[in-house]
Parts: sequence; C-alpha cells; structure tokens
Amino acid sequence: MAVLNILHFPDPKLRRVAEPVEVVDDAMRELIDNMFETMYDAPGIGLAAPQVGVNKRLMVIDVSEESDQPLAFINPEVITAEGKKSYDEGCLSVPGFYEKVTRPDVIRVRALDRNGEQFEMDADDLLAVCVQHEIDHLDGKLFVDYISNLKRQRIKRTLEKEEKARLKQTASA
Ligand code: QAP
Ligand code: CO
Repeated sequence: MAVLNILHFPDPKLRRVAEPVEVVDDAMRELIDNMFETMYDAPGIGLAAPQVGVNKRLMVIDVSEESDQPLAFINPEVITAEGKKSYDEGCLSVPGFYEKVTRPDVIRVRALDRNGEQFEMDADDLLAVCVQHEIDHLDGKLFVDYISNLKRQRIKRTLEKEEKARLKQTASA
C-alpha cells in the first residue's frame, strides 16, 4: 500500500471530467486501497481519484468517528435529492480553507462497490455532503466554485504561493 500525492487547487488536472470505470479488477482494488491509505494518512473523510491524478470515476469516503467505515464508490450517481442544507466544507486539494456550501440534504446514491456489484445507499448529514462533494470532483468541480470570485481568487493566490515555496524547497534539498 502507498500514500499517494494529492494535487492542490488550481492544478488543471482537478478540472477534467473523469472517465467511467469499465472493469473493476485487481489494479482498481489496489488503487482503492491506496486512496484509503492516502485519505486516512491526511487525515480526511473523502478523496476522489482526480485528486491523486487519476482521471477515473472513483471515490472513497469514511465519515465515521473511529475511521472504521470505509466506503468505495465506482461510477457513482445521485438518483434522488431532497431538501437543502449548508455545511462548512473543506477539501484535501484546498488545504487550510473552509467555506459554507449549500447542497441537497438527503440523497440516494447508486454506484459499484470494490467487487463491481451495484448498490444503492441513502445518505444524510455529513455523508450526503461528502458524497456530493466527491462526485463534484469527478466532474472537475471544487467546493470553491460555490463561493465568491473574490474569495476563490484569494485562496488560489495563497495556494499558488505555497506551491512555489514547496518547489523551491524541493529544488534546494
Ligand atoms: C470533503 O474533505 C468534505 O483543509 C472531504 O488542511 C469536507 O477530507 C466533505 C482536510 C467537509 C464534507 C465536509 C482539509 C484536511 C480534509 C484541510 C476532507 C486540511 C486537512 C478535508
Ligand atoms: Co475535495
């Protein structure tokens, strides 16, 4: 297993629409395991394949207190959505920033599991937020797209500066 490198906003790779997964094979299961390891290491509660540079419709989530309820979703789709709720969202690709985002409150999601079997799941509260946030990643969308241009630009400039500083460090090490 391995901890993968997480891309940060405004990396253009985060803006691609990801491709559906055609077959769920051992290589896919290894990627899923590595994504869980990367998410738990961060630590985070959700991670989508585009965040680790893989342009596939795949995401992992664990919103449990004990980090013992891993959920993998392949080719996920929201099939019903009701209500509205705001939640303070963050993102492993936008480290250090949290903003209120309004989304449907209760959803039903359909996906394939790590064995390629289709399942459906009802989600509310944090899980519903997280599923929708991660599906957005598969469509090249980030939570910062829901906030003002001014706030998004500020976040972009700060993260670009941090990335430059990291590159300098890496070059001199
Ligand atoms: C998406 O986000 C999410 O800024 C998952 O410095 C977030 O795991 C769904 C994280 C909130 C619903 C509500 C963020 C870690 C983790 C940071 C995450 C950071 C370190 C974010
Ligand atoms: Co995210």
